Amino acid sequence: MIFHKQAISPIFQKQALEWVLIQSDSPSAMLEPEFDIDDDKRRYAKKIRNIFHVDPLFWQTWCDDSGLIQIVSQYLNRPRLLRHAAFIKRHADESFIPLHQDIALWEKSFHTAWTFWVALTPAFKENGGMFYHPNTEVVYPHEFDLNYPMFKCIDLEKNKISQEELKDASLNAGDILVWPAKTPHGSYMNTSGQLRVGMPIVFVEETEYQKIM
Ligand SMILES: O=C(O)CCC(=O)C(=O)O
Repeated sequence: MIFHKQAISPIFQKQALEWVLIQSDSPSAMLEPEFDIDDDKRRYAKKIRNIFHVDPLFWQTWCDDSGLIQIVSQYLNRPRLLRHAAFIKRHADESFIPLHQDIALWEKSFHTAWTFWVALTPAFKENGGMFYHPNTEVVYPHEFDLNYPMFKCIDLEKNKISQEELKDASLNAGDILVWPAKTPHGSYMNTSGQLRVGMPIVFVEETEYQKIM
């Protein structure tokens, strides 16, 4: 995990946060929204996808002018956008995300992928911040856990991973957390109820994209 502290200035944080909150309050189908299983009334999305493709003009300008693209180009020669999502934790008790590796869940294994997780609010353990495991060498087996039925995850016990090996990634708004595709990571349940919004944006090398897509 690599931390870029205060990489996005407050004006660009605000622009992105407003876009994400407005869109996730009444999301269009193109954003492939996910809702909390017991949120029958409000139907606020806790995850939206395809963000760039829904509003390319806004996001191209945002990526260029906020400085994100300059950071991305420190990691990739010819970056190609693969995914652009946002995870929104508005309330207490929302959304524990179990330990997983992105490369194990994508339909194709992009070895050159880097995720740029942009904190649009503070993101600490108490409001559902990120945690990770430092071993980025192996791909662990992923399996369904009925407690977290949305996607497959890593069974800590079976893979002999102790809680103590997991590290917290505490972020302020404007920080960017960067990780390669084999990094095991997840996020805590929001126990404080303080809003937590993070925007993972994944880029791969254009050459790898052309080869395997
Ligand atoms: O933002 C989160 O809570 C989780 C993000 C995540 O797991 C991912 O981007 O793969």
